[in-house]
Amino acid sequence: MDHKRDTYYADKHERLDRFAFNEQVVDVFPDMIQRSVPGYATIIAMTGVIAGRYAQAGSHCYDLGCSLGASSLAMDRELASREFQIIGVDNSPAMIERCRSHIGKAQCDIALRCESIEDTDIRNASVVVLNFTLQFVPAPARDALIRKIADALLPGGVLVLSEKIQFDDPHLQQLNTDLHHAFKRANGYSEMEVAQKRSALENVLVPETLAKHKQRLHGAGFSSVDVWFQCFNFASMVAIK
Ligand code: GEK
Repeated sequence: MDHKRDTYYADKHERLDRFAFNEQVVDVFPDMIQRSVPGYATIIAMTGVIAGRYAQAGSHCYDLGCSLGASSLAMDRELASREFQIIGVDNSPAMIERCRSHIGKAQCDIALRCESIEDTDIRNASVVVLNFTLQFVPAPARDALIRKIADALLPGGVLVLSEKIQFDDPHLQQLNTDLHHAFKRANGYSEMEVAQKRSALENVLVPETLAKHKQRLHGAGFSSVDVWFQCFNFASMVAIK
């Protein structure tokens, strides 16, 4: 994969547009997400390991909000030689186009759909991955999406849900925000880049508390729900049907 450095917010933007997954973002995406999300590489690699445990022969494994296909490729590595179909879904044409080229280079059999995960058809699923994507879905639509996933999963199937999270306790909210920004500074982002990105994501990326996620997952019919990874205000959960 090409790893162009993310300098999107390095210069002062006179007018800050809402963050969008356009071609400029696609160009720097692998570098951006690695330097912005603590634990990203671990979460992606372990998504593959978790899929390896739960994927059922003859079933589908979905990567919802697949971007450039990192989770799909991690699943493909772990599921090699088994009978399954991986399906990646993303509503950004620029992402899907670049993803197709990555997957072609890796010579993997991954089906791609350019459509909203709110509308996409999900069936016969043993693994569903939502890595850092539910946070971009409008809050009122989240219950229905999680219920659709729960309904489509086979008994014993798994949902991997990774998100930026929020804290009810104001001290913890401040602490984790500060630690996340320190992580970004340590990865070479300037104060201005951190501040401009934060503004651009306002009302676009809307995080929720772990309690809210757990309540929604149980409400949708998942029997076991747990946080298997957390670093500051980023967490990954497993939910088993
Ligand atoms: C990874 N999972 O590398 N329907 C489809 N796609 C959507 C929707 C929607 N309604 N809303 C947003 N997206 C990836 C990273 S990035 C996370 C996921 C981030 C897509 C959007 O186009 C983008 O590609 C992805 O969800 C979110 O682990 O950039 O923080």
